[in-house]
Amino acid sequence: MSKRIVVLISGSGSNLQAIMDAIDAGQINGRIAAVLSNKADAYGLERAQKANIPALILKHTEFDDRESFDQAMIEKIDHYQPDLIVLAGFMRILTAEFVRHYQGRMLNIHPSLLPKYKGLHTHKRAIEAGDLYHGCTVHFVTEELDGGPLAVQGKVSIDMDDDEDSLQQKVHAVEHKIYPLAVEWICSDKLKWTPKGILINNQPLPSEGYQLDSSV
Ligand code: NHR
Ligand code: GAR
Repeated sequence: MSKRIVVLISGSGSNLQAIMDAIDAGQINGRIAAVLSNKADAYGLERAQKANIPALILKHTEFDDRESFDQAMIEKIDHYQPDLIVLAGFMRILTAEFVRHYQGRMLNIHPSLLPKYKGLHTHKRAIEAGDLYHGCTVHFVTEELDGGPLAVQGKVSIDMDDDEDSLQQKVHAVEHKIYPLAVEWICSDKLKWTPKGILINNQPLPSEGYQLDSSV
């Protein structure tokens, strides 16, 4: 059965686009049922509209607290009966209640080689630390911010002449490979969350996740 996906965004939505393109190319056994943004001016909403996907806005600024915002999101999202929730540049920390509601069926992409550099400004922090490598990680979302089980990682090298911008661009290119791949694997049940841990092809996935070869 084709899986129903709801994508949460706050901005440009280039990862959303990469997933839409992979679906159009027949690489993912799923479809995007809706896109939801907490910002009215997110460019990703236009990408959804162009693809005839319902594009929803729920402004967090119009709610008194995180709990009521998250509850309103749950109501909007559940209307589409999703099998999978994809955070693609979604910038609001989610409450424990929201996370529990979608436990095991929610993914995020984070711009670092987790568990390094949880939180924000990851590219700058990797350069300032003098790291030789940086990258991005698709992980299952748990209550612990950027702390859930890892699914797929992609690595890039940090070169002498890299600055925050150039590094961000390199990482973005890898994000657009690993996110559609992770979504494809979930939709085909190749990659699974179980109470005993993450399985890939019914085998335990190591805690660092699947390492995508940068030459792919
Ligand atoms: N929520 C939970 N519970 N667990 C995770 O792992 C989450 C999450 C919500 C978002 C994405 C994450 C990232 O990939 C994500 C993972 C926003 C912030 C943040 O500090 C931190 C991490 C992530 C996303 N947000 C500020 C807030 O007060 C607002 C920042 C802004 O609006 O620019 O929510 O890095
Ligand atoms: C991506 O680089 C993603 O890793 C990052 O935001 C960008 C969204 O780009 N996510 C976070 O920093 C989450 N805190 P996009 O809107 O073009 O997909």
